[in-house]
Amino acid sequence: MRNSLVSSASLSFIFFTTGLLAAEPANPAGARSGFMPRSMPLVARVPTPTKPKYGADATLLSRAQQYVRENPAPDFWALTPYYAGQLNDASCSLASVAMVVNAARAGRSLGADDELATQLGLLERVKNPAWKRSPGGLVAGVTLEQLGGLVSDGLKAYGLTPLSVEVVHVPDSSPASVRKVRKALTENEKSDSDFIIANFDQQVFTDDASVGHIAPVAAYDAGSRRVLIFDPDRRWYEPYWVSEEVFVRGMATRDFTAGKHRGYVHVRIAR
Ligand SMILES: [Ca+2]
Repeated sequence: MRNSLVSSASLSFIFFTTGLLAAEPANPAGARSGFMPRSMPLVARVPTPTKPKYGADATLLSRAQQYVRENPAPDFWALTPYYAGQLNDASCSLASVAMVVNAARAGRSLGADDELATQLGLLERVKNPAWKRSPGGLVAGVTLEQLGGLVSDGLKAYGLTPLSVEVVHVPDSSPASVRKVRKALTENEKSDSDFIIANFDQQVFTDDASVGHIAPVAAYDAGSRRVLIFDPDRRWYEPYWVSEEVFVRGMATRDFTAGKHRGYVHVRIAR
């Protein structure tokens, strides 16, 4: 999602500036009839404060690379070759599953006729009704429960049978929930035989619109307790880190369509 709202501070600034300019004579002495009032071009030159793309809680991977340079980061390296942008605003689940399916197949011998998993390829092979296709991608997002089924179906569609697909709702951001999520992140960071896909409120991660979103976890830095998000909304975002606390808080939000809290899918595969 993008920063689509002009802040109240910005609006105040525009109003204030316009008020100042309106106080000038509309046709000051010396100005020739038919010319635009001197104040008009000035409006276009007034700089409008813009909202930053990311909030205070997101740190770009491009500015914080040390962890993935100095640690094995198996999921990061498994997912990176397949980091994909979602087809449209509703297709974050589709792009996330495509990334994980490809990462899960990495290292396997593929034949000349074996396609990589693409979003359109998944839509052709997976008949799960949770993915409602539109000409440009999907019609609507999916719930966390549906995501679990879609991950399983997506892997099977490309010849992989997951060992397990765990759907975990995060009911709150209590210390107990943080400990549980930390344990899963720590386990997940050990190898590329498992992956976590998070379902969260975008506003909590990037101070953008409050809307449900889905993205794979690319790494967990236990030292700084940060989580690397491969956000598929690539029209607007590049990969970013959020703190473990923000990660939990973003998932511990209510999905009113599902009537449940968001959370994550932890999928395990055989290597
Ligand atoms: Ca893993």
